Amino acid sequence: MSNDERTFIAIKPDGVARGLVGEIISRFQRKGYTLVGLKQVVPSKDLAESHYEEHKERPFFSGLVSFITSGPVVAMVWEGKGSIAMARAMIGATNPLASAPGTIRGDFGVDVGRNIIHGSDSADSAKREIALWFKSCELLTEVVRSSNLYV
Ligand code: ABT
Ligand code: MG
Repeated sequence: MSNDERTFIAIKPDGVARGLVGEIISRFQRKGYTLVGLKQVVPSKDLAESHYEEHKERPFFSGLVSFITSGPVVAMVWEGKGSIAMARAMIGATNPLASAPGTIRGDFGVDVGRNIIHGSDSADSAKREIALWFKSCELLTEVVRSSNLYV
């Protein structure tokens, strides 16, 4: 399993508004992952529709796009061994009411339409989402590795 696996994580407008940015960044750092990209943006409608294009035929799509564009989102790329699947485990189930306590959604949310945070669901999604949200010059190319870090 490679140490430089990367995943795309976004703290959604509800997570930012509720002051959870520091808590969430801290959880990924304490797990042992490395932050290789970070920015705060209010996503355009185009960006939101592209990000969620797999759901474009679903009844909740327009509400989802309105929600994601309603305020600042903190977009991040995290790197480390098993980061894609582990971030999904740390985030919890889509519906916060079904997420186990100890997960981010399980600890901080109650509403499926405002579930605090997004994480890529596969290697293909991670690649697509990182390219959609970040220019390559906005990402660290080479992480300085210390023998004391799990990266
Ligand atoms: P994301 O990380 O946002 O992609 O969520 P997750 O992968 O856990 O779940 P999916 B199925 O991708 O949901 C995308 C967003 O759509 C919302 N949603 C989903 C609803 O509002 N109603 C539904 O019935 C379903 C299935 C939840 C997710 N985002 N928000 N906010
Ligand atoms: Mg999803």
